[in-house]
Amino acid sequence: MQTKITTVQQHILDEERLHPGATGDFTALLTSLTLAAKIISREVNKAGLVKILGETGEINVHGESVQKLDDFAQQTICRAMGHNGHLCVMASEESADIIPIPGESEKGKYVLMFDPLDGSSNIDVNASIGTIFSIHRKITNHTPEGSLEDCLQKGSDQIAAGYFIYGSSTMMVYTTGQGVHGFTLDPSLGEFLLSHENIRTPSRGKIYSINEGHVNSWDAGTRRYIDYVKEDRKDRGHPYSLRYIGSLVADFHRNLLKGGIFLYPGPKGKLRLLYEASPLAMIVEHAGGAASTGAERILDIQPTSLHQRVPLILGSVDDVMDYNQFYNEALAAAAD
Ligand code: AFP
Repeated sequence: MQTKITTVQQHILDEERLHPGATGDFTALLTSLTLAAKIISREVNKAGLVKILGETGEINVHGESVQKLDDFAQQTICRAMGHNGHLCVMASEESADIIPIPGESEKGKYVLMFDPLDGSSNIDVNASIGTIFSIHRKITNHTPEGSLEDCLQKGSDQIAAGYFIYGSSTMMVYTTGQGVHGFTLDPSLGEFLLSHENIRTPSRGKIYSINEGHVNSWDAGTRRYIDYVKEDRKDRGHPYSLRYIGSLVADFHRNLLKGGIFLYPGPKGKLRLLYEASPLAMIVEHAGGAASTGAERILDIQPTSLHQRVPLILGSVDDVMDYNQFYNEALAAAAD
């Protein structure tokens, strides 16, 4: 039970104060992001009324055009973040190219990467969806505007990462490298309040999360690992339980709190390095877990393009290490 009430703004400010010379820019940046998330959360909560208020792409009963929720989320983040003077460039899973900061707006020292509405195919069935974000410092210095180079940074260079989950309640989970903290939105106050301080993920879980329908495209290591966690071996805590929503933020959030392993294996993977894998890898590592492709640590991958996909295995550290061992043994056996 929390002994004091802390808003997310207060928490971010307290963390920023730990850095001598901090200007408050970073606090303002994250505060703008929470505003965008509150607006998105409000629209997501109305999604069930779509049959009453109008389908997307239509004119609703009020004569307004109804936007697709992922377009709405993208535009809301751009409008909330593009003019506050803290960013030099953005990039989103929904945009083919980098998103420049509008010409008239002041340029700042941070880079924002985001997935505006992850798991959006779950909206129709009222399952949890989310917004994922990742923040880097600008590394180029020839112009005030940021460039592609500023966006293509390794996950290990992120200065903050987090997500908003729109579920039975709306939550924000974030890290700046000093623990992972969760805040729950009190809709009556419009404030995110600290509800999960210093989240630590169990070192081993009892849950595996994978789309088993893709079994025929898995590599040998993944197949053996999944057979292993399903073995009836009570002495090892097996079999694990399968839990898979198909909404990354929802699957990740459950496994972060309860322990377990999420897998979207290769050969190429589906999930994006910059908007999904790197931010969640930073969070899980700072909560005591691990994230890999099987062959390498996610945070060590140097991105080569904005929409690069990677295999993604993340969760409890002992489970991810077991997977890596199965993956690498199968590779070595195939090479013999
Ligand atoms: P959508 O945004 O199209 O719903 O995709 C969701 C997602 O990117 C991620 O949130 C899920 O973990 C993953 O795809 C599910 O993919 P499969 O449907 O192939 O299992």
